[in-house]
Amino acid sequence: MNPLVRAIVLILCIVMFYGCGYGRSDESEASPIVLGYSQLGDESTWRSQNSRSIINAADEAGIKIMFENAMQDPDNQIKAIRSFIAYKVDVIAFSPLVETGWDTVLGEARAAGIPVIIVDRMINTSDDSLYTCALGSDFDLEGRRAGEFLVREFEDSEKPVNIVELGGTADSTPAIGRYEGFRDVISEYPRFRVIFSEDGDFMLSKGREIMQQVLEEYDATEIDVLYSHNDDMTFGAIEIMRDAGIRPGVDIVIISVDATQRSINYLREGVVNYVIECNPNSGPRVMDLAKRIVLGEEVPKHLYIEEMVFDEYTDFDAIADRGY
Ligand code: GYE
Repeated sequence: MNPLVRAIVLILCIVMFYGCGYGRSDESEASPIVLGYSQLGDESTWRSQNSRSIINAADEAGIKIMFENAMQDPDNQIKAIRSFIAYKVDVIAFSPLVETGWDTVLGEARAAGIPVIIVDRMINTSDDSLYTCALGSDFDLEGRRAGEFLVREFEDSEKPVNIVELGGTADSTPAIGRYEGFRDVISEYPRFRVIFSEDGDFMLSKGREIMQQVLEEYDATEIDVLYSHNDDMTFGAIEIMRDAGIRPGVDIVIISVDATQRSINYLREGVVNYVIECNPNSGPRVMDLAKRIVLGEEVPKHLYIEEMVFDEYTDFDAIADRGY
């Protein structure tokens, strides 16, 4: 080939190579992954932080998110998932309010070829091909941690220990795990007795209402422990205890789940005695999973989020502000 023609061909190849390269990245910026996300509600401090984490992480990952809040109604979640299917999103992610009732709509997503990531809470189904993967906390472990704390806390006495339990939303994975894990441990010790247990939907106002009801039925001196499935319900119960002249954390031992900043402050002040972390910051992991799934990578079916506990021995100066 004539050297001049060779040089021109070479230049053309270089231009085409870089041209194509830029073209590809422009194209991916122009058509980001579209994620349809159905959040179950806005019932707690934990949930607000979880929503922030999801939305911010999508933004940072360059993922276009269609975020729908179902305000505690599973029918709204089903509607949202159907709208994501109609829109032909690349991935659907959702936090199911309760465990049951999802097979039909998830079957529709599967038929449309849209992968589904289940976040935070789980579904109860006999067909695990209805979702690609699930990411959440080990709620059973959280419940067992609460039970193990009580066993240690009351090891020096032989007396009966009367427990009041504020449960989460009925048929939701965290409420089931925190209920069952706790009982798995305390059932070994007959002196631990749950004298009252009611679902408070993880809401502060319900924590207040239920604690009020408890104090109408029982004298404060009959209650040794309050085990609350989340911080917001704990805060409501603390208000009522204080109004009734009860010293929370002193007259009644309090165990709370979530580890929001206010609950850590209460622990530090001795108003709460044991705090079990439940981590709401799942956004970056959800986005990572969405990207890998869209690329066709294999991802693990079940992923758990690491969590810790806080007690009176915690070095509070060493822990960063929780940010929520
Ligand atoms: O503990 C509670 C929230 O599903 C883990 O839901 C979540 C729970 C969390 O309302 O505060």
